[in-house]
Amino acid sequence: MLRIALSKGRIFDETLPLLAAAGIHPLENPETSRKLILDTNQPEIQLVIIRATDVPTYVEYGAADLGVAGKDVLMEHGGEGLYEPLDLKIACCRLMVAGKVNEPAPNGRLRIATKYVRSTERFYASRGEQVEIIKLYGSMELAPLVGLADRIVDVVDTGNTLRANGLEPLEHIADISSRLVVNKATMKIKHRFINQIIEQMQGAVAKAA
Ligand code: PRT
Ligand code: MG
Repeated sequence: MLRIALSKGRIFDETLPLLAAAGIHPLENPETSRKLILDTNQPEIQLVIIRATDVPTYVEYGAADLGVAGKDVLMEHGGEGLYEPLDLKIACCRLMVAGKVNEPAPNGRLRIATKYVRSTERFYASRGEQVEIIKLYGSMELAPLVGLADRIVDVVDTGNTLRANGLEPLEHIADISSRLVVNKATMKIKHRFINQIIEQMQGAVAKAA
């Protein structure tokens, strides 16, 4: 049995054509099914539907053999125990620092609200800047509006969410796309099978470019 961990929404939608190129077609749609394990046309391959931030954990522990996760999520996880053999070039966005439009930095330490604590720490540490990081789990855009933080660090795609909340991008931390991740033991044990899937997906990624 081979399990592939995916999150619902944009990652599932954009991974579907890449899986199809590897001959893998789910038999159900996770948006309408309540099932967390989806069978595919290949009896030995299942999809497991989990939160985006949980994908590296499932793959690291071998509860899933393969997974698709955003580089933002992988940078927070640390990437221990996983291989990252392929950039799928999907769900692309940018990890950015943002703040209120035309608001100068305060005197003293910046307060930054984010769910990306590790990446934020690393970014400011690399510049030797001391900041206070406030961990949030969502809706970071609210934090500067209600005085919880001076800045946020979040992923930005069109910038519409920032604009709608009177915020603007200030600094670029990293370009983000989703990656195929593979459990290290699976890579050894099922080397041929995994490599075949990687090659077929890679072909589809190259075609889409
Ligand atoms: O939503 P949930 O809390 O369940 O989990 P999640 O947000 O981690 O999952 P999901 O499916 O929303 O995102 C999965 C991955 O997609 C992320 O890890 C990123 O790598 C990638 N991705 C690409 C994005 C975006 N684009 C994106 N725009 N993830 C989130 N957003 C959000 C962003 O946080 C902000 O709230 O969309 C808003 C900004 O979008 P724009 O277009 O208004 O700039
Ligand atoms: Mg989301």
